[in-house]
Amino acid sequence: MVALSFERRGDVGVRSLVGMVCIPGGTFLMGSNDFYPEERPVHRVTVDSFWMDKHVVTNTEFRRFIDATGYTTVAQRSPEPSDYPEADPMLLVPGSLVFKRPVRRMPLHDYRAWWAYVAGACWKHPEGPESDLEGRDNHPVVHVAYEDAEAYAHWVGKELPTEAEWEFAARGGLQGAAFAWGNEFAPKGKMMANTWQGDFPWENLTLDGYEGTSPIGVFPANGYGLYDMAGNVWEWTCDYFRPRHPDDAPKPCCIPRNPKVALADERQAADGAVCHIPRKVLKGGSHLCAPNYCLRYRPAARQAEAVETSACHIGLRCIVRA
Ligand SMILES: [Ca+2]
Ligand SMILES: [Ca+2]
Ligand SMILES: [Cu+2]
Repeated sequence: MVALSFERRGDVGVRSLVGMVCIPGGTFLMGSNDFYPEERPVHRVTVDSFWMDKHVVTNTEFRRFIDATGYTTVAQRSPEPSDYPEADPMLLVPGSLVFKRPVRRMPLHDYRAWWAYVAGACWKHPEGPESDLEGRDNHPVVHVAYEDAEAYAHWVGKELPTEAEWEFAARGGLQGAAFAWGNEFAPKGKMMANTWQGDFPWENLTLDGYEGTSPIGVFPANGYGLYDMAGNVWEWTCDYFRPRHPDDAPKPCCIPRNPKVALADERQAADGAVCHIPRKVLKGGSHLCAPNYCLRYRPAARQAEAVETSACHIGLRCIVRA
């Protein structure tokens, strides 16, 4: 396990790069043509060098931020009734999305069968008010909405990655590989990430040893020395979601450099629905990603998430641009 220490902004006047690795810039093939439509098309992208946290942000690290600032996360605030005109006002209480494993096989079309909005669920009560972080200091912080992720990053003097930076880093120097470590999910039978094995959502075989989140650093790092770039928790990026990547540049001179999707597009959603709440890109998949439902523990995989959403499988890691 790598010792993590973060000097607070202002304490020493410089950001600490302890616990981070330098990701050498370069041009890579972003996206995939082999899986879900939103990952298409494969196209070349160039990113400059940057530093990235080796690990996702842990509960211990997030607690330091809360203790120093008194920050209240989105999940801990009461939702504004005006933002949810359709909702029963009785249900507009602080809370967050918690996965509840059904006891038997069920149709996969309605995710409400396994997701529950739990009043009082938040980063320090991951399953609800009765739960705590006992034994989970070194687990990723969860139940962070986009605004929380940004606030944390700002406090430590860092930033959230763009989707291109995140994907470049996740690939670990491999060009076009399906996974962060190669093309085989479990090389020689070895589990490389905390995902879901078995028939989602009712049967979790935990062949990787973990039913929910796992401590940081228990699965092998990728080629750049980054842990959990696949699975464990989804990670926020600062890009707004588009349901499709741009086409590949016709000439090398036109390859996008450090692209960032900085404008929300209300018209487009993956399912064709109009979304009024802006959605950002999540990367990397989580402990809830299973081959029969969501094969998204891959660098190219992406998911749109409303900026105000928090859940038991969404966390973050930060970068520092050179
Ligand atoms: Ca697992
Ligand atoms: Ca992850
Ligand atoms: Cu998934």
